[in-house]
Amino acid sequence: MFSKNITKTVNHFNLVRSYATKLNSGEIRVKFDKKHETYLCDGPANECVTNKEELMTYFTDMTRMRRIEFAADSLYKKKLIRGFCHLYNGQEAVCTGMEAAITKEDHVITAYRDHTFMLARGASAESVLAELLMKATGCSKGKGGSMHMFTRNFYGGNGIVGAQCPVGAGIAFAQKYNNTGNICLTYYGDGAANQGQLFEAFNMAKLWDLPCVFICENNKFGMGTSQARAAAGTDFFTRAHYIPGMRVDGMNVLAVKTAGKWVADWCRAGKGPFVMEMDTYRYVGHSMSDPGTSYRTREEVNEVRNIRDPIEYVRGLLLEHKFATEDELATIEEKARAEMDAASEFAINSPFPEMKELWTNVYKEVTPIRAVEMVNNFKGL
Ligand SMILES: Cc1ncc(C[n+]2csc(CCOP(=O)(O)OP(=O)(O)O)c2C)c(N)n1
Ligand SMILES: [Mg+2]
Repeated sequence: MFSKNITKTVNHFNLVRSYATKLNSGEIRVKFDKKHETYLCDGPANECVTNKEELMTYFTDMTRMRRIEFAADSLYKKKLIRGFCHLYNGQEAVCTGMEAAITKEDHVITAYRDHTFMLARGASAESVLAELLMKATGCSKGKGGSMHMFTRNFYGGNGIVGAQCPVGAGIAFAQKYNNTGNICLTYYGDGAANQGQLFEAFNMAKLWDLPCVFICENNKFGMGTSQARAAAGTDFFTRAHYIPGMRVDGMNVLAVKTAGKWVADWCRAGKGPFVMEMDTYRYVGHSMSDPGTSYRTREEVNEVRNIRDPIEYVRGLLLEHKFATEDELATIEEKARAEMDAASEFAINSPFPEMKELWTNVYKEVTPIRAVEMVNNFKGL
């Protein structure tokens, strides 16, 4: 059904952007060519040791993410998905590398570009695609859609730019209050980085030394506006003034994982919040209604695809070090494609919510709820 090939024409060896050496153990030591830039801290080394198993996991996870977005794209074009739909193509290394740096007991919240985060957190492709089609079998029972997806220790899916940032600080507060030892990853975009509420969240997070990792996914645009036209200062990792920060190559899953682990340890040790800026790029338009070519050139998009693609980078390492053959990787891609085809069929064949569902989860009187109660309500999921 979705037969698009993942940029097979790319020369992988252009993409081996890191210098890697084989160790006696059979593992490889990878040096990152783009170094982390730090603010008010030292940061980790610009290298890591990795192995076949880890690289195969990243290749599989990121391929599934790319494929679920291909599926969403196709279902949208068939008018089976309505309304807003924002895809994550190009940014997969951020969500994959950070997930590898935390545990499933940690917490994650993001904006509306949230489909792949569901997969990273362990939700099924069926629950994501059914939600996109507004079906009762979706993760939010068909009532949330693209921008409002939830699963265990994942709090969406938020459509108001920046609104998830104070909530993320609240979730981190709940961790400290309940003494769980867990942390909260709070994602936002370069566009959201100019929102006032983010600075209020920074202030309280630092005041109370909350275990919150603020992660600015700098994909260079907020809708059709480039970062430089929207932000007076584009060093987003330094924008919290009194909170340490780090800029990371967000197209290199190994760099993200290495930095993420270091930052997660920082927060777990009680040193307070941290700001990460992920240097990344979105290949597609802002949402399905934006072709994404009026404010940037096709050449710019193609150059990033050809030189920095996160999946092709891992493919290059796997092939270069003979951890996998082209055929083995093609099999993984084929499996991901088949998984998304089956999940699409499941979503198409699922029922819409019953009429009575119009009257559930609707509140006449709104009771203010603190993040502590919200987190506690989510337990048992
Ligand atoms: C408070 C608010 N203002 C404006 C919008 C419209 N809007 C939706 S997405 C967006 C751009 C945000 O860009 P960024 O934070 O960089 O995230 P990205 O889409 O690049 O992931 C805007 C202005 C909104 N949803 N909420
Ligand atoms: Mg952006």
